Amino acid sequence: MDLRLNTSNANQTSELVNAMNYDPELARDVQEGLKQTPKRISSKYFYDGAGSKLFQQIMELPEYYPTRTEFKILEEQQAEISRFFGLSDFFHLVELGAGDGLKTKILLRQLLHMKADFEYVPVDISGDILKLLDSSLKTELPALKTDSFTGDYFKALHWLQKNKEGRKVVLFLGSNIGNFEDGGDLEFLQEIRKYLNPEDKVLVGFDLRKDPRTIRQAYDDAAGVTAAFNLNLLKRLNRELGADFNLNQFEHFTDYDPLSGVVKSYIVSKKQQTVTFSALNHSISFAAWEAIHTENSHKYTPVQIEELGEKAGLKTEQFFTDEKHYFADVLFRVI
Ligand code: AVJ
Repeated sequence: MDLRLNTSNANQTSELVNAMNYDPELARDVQEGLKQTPKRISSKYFYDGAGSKLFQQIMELPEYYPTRTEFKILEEQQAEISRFFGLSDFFHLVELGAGDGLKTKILLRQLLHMKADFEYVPVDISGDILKLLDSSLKTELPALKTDSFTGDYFKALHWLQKNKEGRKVVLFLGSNIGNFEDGGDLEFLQEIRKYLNPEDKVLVGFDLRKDPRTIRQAYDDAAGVTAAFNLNLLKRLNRELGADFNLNQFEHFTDYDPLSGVVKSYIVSKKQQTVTFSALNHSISFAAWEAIHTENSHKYTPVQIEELGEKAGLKTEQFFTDEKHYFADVLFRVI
């Protein structure tokens, strides 16, 4: 009996079974996005179980300065940041895109220490990472009240409006604000603003403009972790939509444009090829060197940040930044 043949059959069968009960939203978005010129897939689909783990590895990379820098800002200025939240009455501390919560734990510990009356509401698109966060919070900060939500930002805001009344402090850290299409950052802040009341606060992490080489390297690390993170998207589509992307025939490419301040990431087809989605009964053709746009990462100037806030009905109260001005956590007050 040929065992190798058996194993590969078993794998194929399980992939097809997975693909049979696929997520209709993922299927629709991917089909729509790959129909467009240029082709595109939203970066929110990076974060399956494997993708979330790869992003945790990215945060440890020597080239990837944002996480380390923001961590230091929060660590060194935790007391002052906490005071700006206003600690005399109860609030929901809502975190959009909480991830593994490593940075937020600094603030959570400080707030508990200051005897703040609050409930932590982490939101993330990855249920896997939220489970990890929940269990680590239970052991590390047993006194903390929490109530987490799995889903994308828009579903979360809707849920929040129905389920979390009262004063809110919203955290949107890690420069996740930079991931939107042009103008999407403003729209998103306006959307957040709709769900808030005057005097509520929003703390947003912005990656600042700096030497373009430093920025470019952060998204094209020498160890190839970012490449694996980007290409993991194709693995996900193979598994969840029964696609047959050959990962050797696609490559990661990224570049930073200092005029627009945007890092763009792509998956490039190395040859003319057709990919079939068995779950969707659908094929997509790629020309040689055709690119799928997979991510934007905006970098900001301080002036842009204040203007963005103003247009969204948010008054800038304080910039918390590092000595090199690589990154800023900006505290806004709802007006
Ligand atoms: C999680 C959106 C903040 O844009 O810097 C890291 C994602 N992509 N390396 C970023 C990411 C490639 C990251 N954010």
